[in-house]
Amino acid sequence: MYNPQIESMARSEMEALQLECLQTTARRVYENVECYKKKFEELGITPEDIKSLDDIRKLPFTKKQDLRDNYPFGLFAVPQEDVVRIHGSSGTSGKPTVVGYTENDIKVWGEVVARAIVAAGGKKSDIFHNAYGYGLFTGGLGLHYGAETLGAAVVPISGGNTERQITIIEDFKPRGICGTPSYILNIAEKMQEMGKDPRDTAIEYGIFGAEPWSEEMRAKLEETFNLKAVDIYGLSEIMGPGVSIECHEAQDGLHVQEDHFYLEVLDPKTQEPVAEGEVGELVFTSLTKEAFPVIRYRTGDLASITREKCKCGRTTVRMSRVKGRTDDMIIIRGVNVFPSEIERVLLQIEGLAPNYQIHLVRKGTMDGVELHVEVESKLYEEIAGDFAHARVQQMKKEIQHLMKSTCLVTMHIVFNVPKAIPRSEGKAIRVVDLRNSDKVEV
Ligand code: DLL
Repeated sequence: MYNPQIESMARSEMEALQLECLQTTARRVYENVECYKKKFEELGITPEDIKSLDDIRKLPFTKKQDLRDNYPFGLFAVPQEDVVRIHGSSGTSGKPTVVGYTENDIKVWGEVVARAIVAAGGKKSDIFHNAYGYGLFTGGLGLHYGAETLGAAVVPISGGNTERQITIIEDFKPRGICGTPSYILNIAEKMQEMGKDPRDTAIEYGIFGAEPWSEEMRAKLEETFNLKAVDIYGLSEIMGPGVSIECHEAQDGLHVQEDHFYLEVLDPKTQEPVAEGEVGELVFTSLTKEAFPVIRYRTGDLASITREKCKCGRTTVRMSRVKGRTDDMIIIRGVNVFPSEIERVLLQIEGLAPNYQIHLVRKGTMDGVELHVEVESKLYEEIAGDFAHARVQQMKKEIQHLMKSTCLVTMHIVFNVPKAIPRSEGKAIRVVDLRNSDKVEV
């Protein structure tokens, strides 16, 4: 553990620390952020009403719309001169959501990501290949400062320019790598095309996140590179990467860095807490942030939590993989479908590449799903490029049957030649909504 005192703290101590920080945060936003002062007044509360952790439920929610309404800096709680960094995440609506950090916020972020790298199996002596994009996106610089805080030698390669990434991986021999799971698989694919075996690299562990991925994708990454893959979660509104992390010992749920982020799991409709183990919306409150504190931020991410002991010795609450998003759930003819569920099924089918895209189409007045899959080069050669081949027809039937039985939706399966599905250098686009003619990505 990077910080055993905190990471394996007794529950009672952690809760006392959280309460103190929650009270400070409530005071900070009430006194410094107009939008929160108004929200508190509308609810008839003051920071003094927070006497226990349960009192968090008296506090107002923050939604993405609040960030848009206060674009760019309206939610900052410190004077401009105390802000040392600004990040943002690209929204579908054009303008990014903007977040800011003080010097201390950057220090805290470095520490939580250092903890995350150690949880993944990283060490101070590592060379660490950082293939997350550098820029307004928090992935690149977030992992960068975490690796530096740990004392590892970070290679700030960023995303893209895959052939160069491969040369650097071969020559620098990093023990650790990070990036979006889809992009790291693209690196493997490129290596294989060049006649190289990704298993021959020095990489021993990978830290993957920033987009949904499945257990099947984990198996694929671990097998392809012969590494240990752990899931890292975070969002710019709360800090960036490092809000929670899986440990390499258990690979079973992501430890939430509870001394900095307070997590509630709520029913997205009623906003009431769900029982432990049940899936609900993750709602985070920052506990120590200075420049951009957020109260009860509704992430839209769906997951469950467990307080069961973890074999790694950390005592923090663990969240499950993100199972989907409240807004990216596809509703087809009244049935809720999550892209992650589709990925889980698809990756079990032999002969398919781990690249896919879900196209939502409108046929007359009906919504339909076209599931675009891609054959692996080996199979493509075997069938001599003939999609009418009995093997493909059989696969098509199998996929359709599996989708119908797991997602309850009949999908039109479209086979594509190798490399036809667009590759990402950052977050993969899995769902394309074509229902209103113009191509809209969701
Ligand atoms: O994606 C921060 C990050 C960078 C996390 C690098 C992990 C690694 P945003 O661009 O603000 O920040 O996007 C946040 O991405 O609300 C989730 O929907 C999704 N997301 C992030 N991590 C995961 C994950 C970064 N491990 C949004 N699994 C979040 C599933 C994830 N979804």
